[in-house]
Formats: sequence, structure tokens, C-alpha cells
Amino acid sequence: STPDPTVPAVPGPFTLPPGKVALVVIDMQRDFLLPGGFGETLGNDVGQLAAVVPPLQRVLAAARAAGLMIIHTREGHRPDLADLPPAKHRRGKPSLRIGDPGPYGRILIRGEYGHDIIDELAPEPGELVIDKPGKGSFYGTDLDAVLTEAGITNLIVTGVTTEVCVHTTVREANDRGYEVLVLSDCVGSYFPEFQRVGLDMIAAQGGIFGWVTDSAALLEQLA
Ligand code: C5J
Repeated sequence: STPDPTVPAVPGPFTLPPGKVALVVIDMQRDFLLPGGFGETLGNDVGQLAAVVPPLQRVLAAARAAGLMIIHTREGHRPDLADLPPAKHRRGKPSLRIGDPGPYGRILIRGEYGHDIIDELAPEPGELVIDKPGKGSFYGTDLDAVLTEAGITNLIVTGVTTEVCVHTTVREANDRGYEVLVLSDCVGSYFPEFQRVGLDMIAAQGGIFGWVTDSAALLEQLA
């Protein structure tokens, strides 16, 4: 039998077993990405995240064409905040807090305009959208059950932010036995230093919890 295709990556080739790979797009939500949104009220430069959109659009299109399972996640809470731990509500010094009325509706509340995914990366029918209350995509969600049921073993992870929701998700996935590839130009941070070190941390020590490559390397393989 022919060996499974691989993508060049750090620390070594990442395998793409046919039928067992899912693309995960983390929290590409208006509240994090749009000027005037929640991310900006936290004092962040949302321009740092904008560069992720074009390569991620290309990867999403290629993944759709290749028939990969596609999963989008959104960080957010119930309108009555019943699933929002007070510790998370209090955290930081934003001018707007989760649940407050903001320029794009109530901040990080399910059903609000700002909570939803940016138009450029809108999910298509049949793609899974996982609503998560935390930073990781597995905590408090049915993601593990869905992936297991679909026979998925390998994840390609993209989205924002590199050192927060992407890292937490990659670590959760690694502990659950998934092999995880992170696309360096399809993940973004508000902080250039965190972007660089966040990527280095994943693949250090022989791939301590994952692999890192870029979209061009993956697109060549998916084409
Ligand atoms: C953050 C996220 N940074 N999606 N959320 O609070 O990374």
C-alpha cells in the first residue's frame, strides 16, 4: 500500500492519514478581529490578527476541496451568563466586559453579531460550529465525541489567538491523543513576541505537543 501523504513541518514530517484529518478554525470572531470590538477594548492591536485572514481563506478553500472535516469554534457565553465563571467575568481591565453592550452587540454572547465568525471565513452548511465557554475547544464541549465518532486522529489547527485559545486547544488535543499541526501564518497573536515564542514552544523538544508548518507547505500537499 502507498504510504500516507506527509507535510514538511518542524520537528519533522506531519502525516495526513486519508479520511482522518480535520481542519480546526479557532475563534475567528468579529469581537476579536474587528476594529472597535472586544479585543481592541482590551488594549490590543487588532491589526496584528488581520494578516491571518487571507492565508486562512486559502487553507479553508483547499480543505473544503479536499473533503476534510471542518470545525469552527467560537468563544462565548449564554445570554444570562449562567456559564460565565465570576473569575473570568472579573478578569483584566477592559473598558467592556463579557455581556456588556458593545459596538457589535453584547460582548462574546451567543447569538450576537460580534460573537459570530467574520464574513470572510463564514462556515458553510455541513461544517461544525463548536461553542465553547473557555479558551480550549475541548473543555465544556462535545468536540472530542464528535472527532472520535468521525474517526479523526489528526488535526490542523488555525485561528486566534496563538498563545491563548490556539495553545490551550493544541495542548488539550495532544493530551487526548490527537496529532496536531499548527499553521504558523494561519494563527495570530496581538503580540508579535508571543506569536514567535508561542509557535516555538509547540514544536520544541522534538514536538512536545505538536508540529508547526506554514500554509504554503500544506496547500502544496492538499492540491
Ligand atoms: C482570547 C482567544 N485571547 N480566542 N481568546 O481571550 O484566544
